[in-house]
Amino acid sequence: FSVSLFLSFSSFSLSLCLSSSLSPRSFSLYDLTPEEQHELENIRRRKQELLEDIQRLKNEIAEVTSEIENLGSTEERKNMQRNKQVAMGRKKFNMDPKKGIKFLIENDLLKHTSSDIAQFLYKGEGLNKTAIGDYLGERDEFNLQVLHDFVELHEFTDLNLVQALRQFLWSFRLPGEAQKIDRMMEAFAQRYCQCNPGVFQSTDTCYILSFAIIMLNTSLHNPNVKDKPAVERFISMNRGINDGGDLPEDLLRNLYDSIKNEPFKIPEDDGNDLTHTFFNPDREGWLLKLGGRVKTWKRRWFILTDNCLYYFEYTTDKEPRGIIPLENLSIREVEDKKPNCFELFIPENKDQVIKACKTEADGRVVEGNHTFYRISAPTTEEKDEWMNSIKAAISRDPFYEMLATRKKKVSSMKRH
Ligand code: 4IP
Repeated sequence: FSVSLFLSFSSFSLSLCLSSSLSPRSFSLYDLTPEEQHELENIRRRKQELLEDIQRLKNEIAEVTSEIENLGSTEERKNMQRNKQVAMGRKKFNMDPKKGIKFLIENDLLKHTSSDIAQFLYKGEGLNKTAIGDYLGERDEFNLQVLHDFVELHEFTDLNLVQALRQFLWSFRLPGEAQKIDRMMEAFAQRYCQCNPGVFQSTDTCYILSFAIIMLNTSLHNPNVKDKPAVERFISMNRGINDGGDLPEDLLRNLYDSIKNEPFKIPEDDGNDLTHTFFNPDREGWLLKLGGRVKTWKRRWFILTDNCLYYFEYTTDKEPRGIIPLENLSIREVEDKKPNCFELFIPENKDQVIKACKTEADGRVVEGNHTFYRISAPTTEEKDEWMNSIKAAISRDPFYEMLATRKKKVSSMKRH
């Protein structure tokens, strides 16, 4: 079309040149020979034909241009319509993730495949990270597959665990429910181990260490936690988690430094963050404890961890003198001659002996004799802090139970 147009224009301009040079104003017709007059007639006819050609082409161009314009605006209109619907889908998703996804699928804006939905969530454009977390945490098979595909989109190769966690925890907001957290962190640990084979003995090790890091983040950066753990404590807390063996100290030191230097950046769109979900109740310090049958006060080094209170004669002792599982116990403040007292007791059962164990002087481990454990703290502040930490540990957090089960599993690996 354009070639023919060009040719037509060229011949037209040529003929114009000719016709103007032979115009009657400059030449009288009578000056021309009959052949020349004939030739002039031809040129004039040709000129007329060309002018008609040009008009026809102009009409064609106008037609095509208007078609193109119409085409453009239909396409534009369609696009605008589509964008509007996507925006609406996002809004719906942020209010109710399942409904939002359903809307997008029904309007052909999203394919009903786990990988397409995972991509959409991973890109996360205009999506609320809490809503993404809620959708990914759902239990049905399809959502589990989306979670799997979503985690697969994360590339963790050659990242240390803290770097990988930073990336992962920024891509959505971890929901508060223990079962959901468990599934998501399990998927994370699997992906991390898949990208970095050989770093950990098992996925469980990676899972437990990930939580140790999240809790460390809370302990180091939450101003409510006064007892800031040193790197040695972090290392000792993670003893035996590599299927019964220890992880390299360098690795733990690096992770500790990384989290100490820069806290996790976590999407906080409803004011409730990981710091809250994983308030770390672990604590240690000197307290006085009243005996079971013989009511003598003994100064003991207490450690609160894994929903248990351990007490030692010396801080350096390997074996505790006693272990008190906190499950099913309650705590209250009491008045005593000793200051700052509180006690652990079984609610509504004042004569039942609390399930606990103690080491006798001859080394035998026996059951405890306490119907209550009365404890005195050195200061009022310490009493409050111990009571808060113990309360947090007692408040039957199913998540702690799940974590404790895994810890038991990996620390027993070596023995079996
Ligand atoms: C002991 O008193 C200590 O207080 C023990 O505490 C206590 O065991 C004993 O309780 C109590 O008889 P004496 O040292 O004066 O003999 P610890 O083990 O910290 O030394 P608990 O069970 O509190 O550990 P009974 O119940 O064993 O008498």
